[in-house]
Amino acid sequence: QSSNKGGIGMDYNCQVIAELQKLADAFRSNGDQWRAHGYVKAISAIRAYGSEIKTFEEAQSISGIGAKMAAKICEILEMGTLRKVGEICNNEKNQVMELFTKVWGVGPATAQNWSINGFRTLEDLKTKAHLTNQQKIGLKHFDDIQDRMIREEVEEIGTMVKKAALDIEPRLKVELCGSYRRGKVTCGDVDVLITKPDDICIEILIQIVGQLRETGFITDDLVKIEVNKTHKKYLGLCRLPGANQRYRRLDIFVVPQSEYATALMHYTGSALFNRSIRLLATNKGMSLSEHSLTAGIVREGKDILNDGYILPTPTEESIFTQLELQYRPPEERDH
Ligand code: DCP
Ligand code: MG
Ligand code: MN
Repeated sequence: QSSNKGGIGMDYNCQVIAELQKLADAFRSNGDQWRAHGYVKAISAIRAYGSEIKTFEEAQSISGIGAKMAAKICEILEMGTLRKVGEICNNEKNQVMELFTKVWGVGPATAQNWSINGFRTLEDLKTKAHLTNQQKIGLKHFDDIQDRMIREEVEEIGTMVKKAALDIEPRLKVELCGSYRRGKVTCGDVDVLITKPDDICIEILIQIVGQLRETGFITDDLVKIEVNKTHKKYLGLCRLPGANQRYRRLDIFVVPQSEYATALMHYTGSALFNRSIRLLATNKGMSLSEHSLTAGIVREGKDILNDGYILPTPTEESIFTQLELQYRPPEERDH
């Protein structure tokens, strides 16, 4: 049984993936998203390969792995570790950056400032740093937010949200997406997608969150309401009733029925899958977003000369079909 975020099937190349993941984490914490993404993509390619890599040639033959990455894979196979990991990851500066950027609401720039100010521990942040409200919540519930939950708890939390939503408006459709829908054994948060008939006012999210707050289920708000065209989202913390329950991250997204399939695909992820399928759409002269699939766009460099037209996408399957791709169920969308 798999251990990496609970995928299905056997894990190959665990050591290689673990070493490369250390570099990805270090680059991300230090704000080098570009390098971090390079390692994330390589890890994804190695996972997709699905058998034990034994030689340089074999590594290089994997689609998405070039000579440089293949050499790193070989070094790990031979030495059990990477020299680069020693240089980049195992120093105090990086470890502090990784710790600070794990706090919800903290990015590389803030972490760097704190590090320069001489802060080294979460206790330093609690007592000496100037914190936003989000960061205060992130620090207070640091351990709970880091913890991943099993599917049963995601379902229990989903049921609470669904009940509150349907009490307010029975025509709403409530679904769990994110890593849960991709079939992961553990989930970092609960992602709830609420689809509303197009004629219902979007204020419905404020009512649902208000209701859940009133009963004490929602305990802290991280982002009260964020508007993204026709979508609204809420990010916060919740806690199931009863003794010994942990605080859990809860995201609720409200979208109109007309954008259901593209929204479902987007909020199901993974983030890496979304990037690849969007890039693929762009390369086919189309554009895919959480709102729609568009064709007939005319670009001249950065300028868009013609906005194109929205293709009907009643189901996720219809998105794959129009992109001339074979359908991939959520369980196969990790990369
Ligand atoms: N998403 C995205 N790009 C991002 C962040 C998120 O496309 N930068 C989309 C894809 C994700 C979904 O939103 O799958 C939910 O985001 P989460 O951060 O909740 O990620 P997951 O649910 O996939 O994983 P986890 O179990 O860590 O929550
Ligand atoms: Mg999630
Ligand atoms: Mn989420």
